[in-house]
Amino acid sequence: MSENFTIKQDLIAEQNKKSAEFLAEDYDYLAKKLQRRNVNIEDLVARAANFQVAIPSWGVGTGGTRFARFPGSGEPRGVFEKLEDCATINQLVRTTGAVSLHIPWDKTDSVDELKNFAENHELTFDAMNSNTFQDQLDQKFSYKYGSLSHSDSSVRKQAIEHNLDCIEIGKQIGSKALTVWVGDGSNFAGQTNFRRALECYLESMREIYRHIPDDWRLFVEHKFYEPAFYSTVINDWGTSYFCAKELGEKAMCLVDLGHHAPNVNIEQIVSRLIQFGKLGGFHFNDSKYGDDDLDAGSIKPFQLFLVFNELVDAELNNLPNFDPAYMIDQSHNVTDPLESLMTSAMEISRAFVQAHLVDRAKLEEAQRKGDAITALATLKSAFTTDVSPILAKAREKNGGAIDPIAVYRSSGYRIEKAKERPAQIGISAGIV
Ligand SMILES: [Mn+2]
Repeated sequence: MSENFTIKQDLIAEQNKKSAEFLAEDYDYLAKKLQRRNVNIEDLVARAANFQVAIPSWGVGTGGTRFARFPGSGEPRGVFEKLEDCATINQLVRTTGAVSLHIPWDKTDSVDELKNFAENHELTFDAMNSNTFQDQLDQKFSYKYGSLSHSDSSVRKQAIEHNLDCIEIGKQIGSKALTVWVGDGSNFAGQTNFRRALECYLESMREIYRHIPDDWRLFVEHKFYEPAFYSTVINDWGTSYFCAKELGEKAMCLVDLGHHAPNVNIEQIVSRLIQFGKLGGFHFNDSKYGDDDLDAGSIKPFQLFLVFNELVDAELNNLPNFDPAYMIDQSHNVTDPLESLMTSAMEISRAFVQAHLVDRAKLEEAQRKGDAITALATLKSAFTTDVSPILAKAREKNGGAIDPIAVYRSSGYRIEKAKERPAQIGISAGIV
């Protein structure tokens, strides 16, 4: 493994030198501009340099749809190669030091080896993700008609055991959370009893919750459709909130931006969950019609900004129980996944920094006076500020690349990985 290709820091330094002069010009100009608004640019660089969003292990492989998957070359063939890719992303953008694993896709015989490998690559582990939405070769009961909410208690027991396995692996590698998303639901009216399915789900989750360590959190992730197309058991934030509340204080709600119907006001949902002390974390991505398969910030950057506007407002007000875990969850079907993940991580940081530019005193005054035009203008003034120089400076400060995509492309990483990792038949990436 140690002989595997890596991007040399020298290359990053050399490429950074080429961009340094233009960056300095843009940075100085932005510093002056922000000074007029009484904003210190260095504070924002420090915030951007401390911001973190986790990478999903399944995101570094090419995704697909139920129609087809078009794999790229040099795809990771196992968890260690996935970690190599995650380390490369972090080396260039420096905001993605944690990886979220998915069991059983990332199951390995030696958890110690996994832990050491991650440490050597300067990575830590974010939330564990369980999988009871597909059947594994060695499993006794099928999840075709549900898992944690199944009407048969033996199937539920099997799904519970799997989640407990995930907790055990997580404990060994230093994870502090379990994310549970189930594909349970129905495709026909009358196929399931809505109330009974939720009761069964809750009963199963109570058993899982009992095994959640005291310094862990249990994230409940909702999704309104797919793979079930008529109804899902954890269909929206209201159901998610009810379950988290029922389970106890370690249970929190996880918002996946793509898991809502089109036009739903997600920023308001975020605000509600913050207010109720139950916002646990995020799966960032973007979505045009449904699901979560587009890159974060690629279609609706203003919505991403508005979500961060709520998050930053909560952060600045030191609201209780507010410590959300940020993670990307998206499927890369037509791009090099590493390029998509780097771009997405930068877009998420961008929205975070822009939200810090909102003049909150001015916004509050406008809200009090009912001055809608000024309120929107205050938000837009932050949103339309190009904070790229701040993000670039933060990356440079942390040893990353001023232009991560340019360095990645010039390094020949993908070509080298294609040589190291000849394609295997039957490898598939998933998306939840
Ligand atoms: Mn998700």
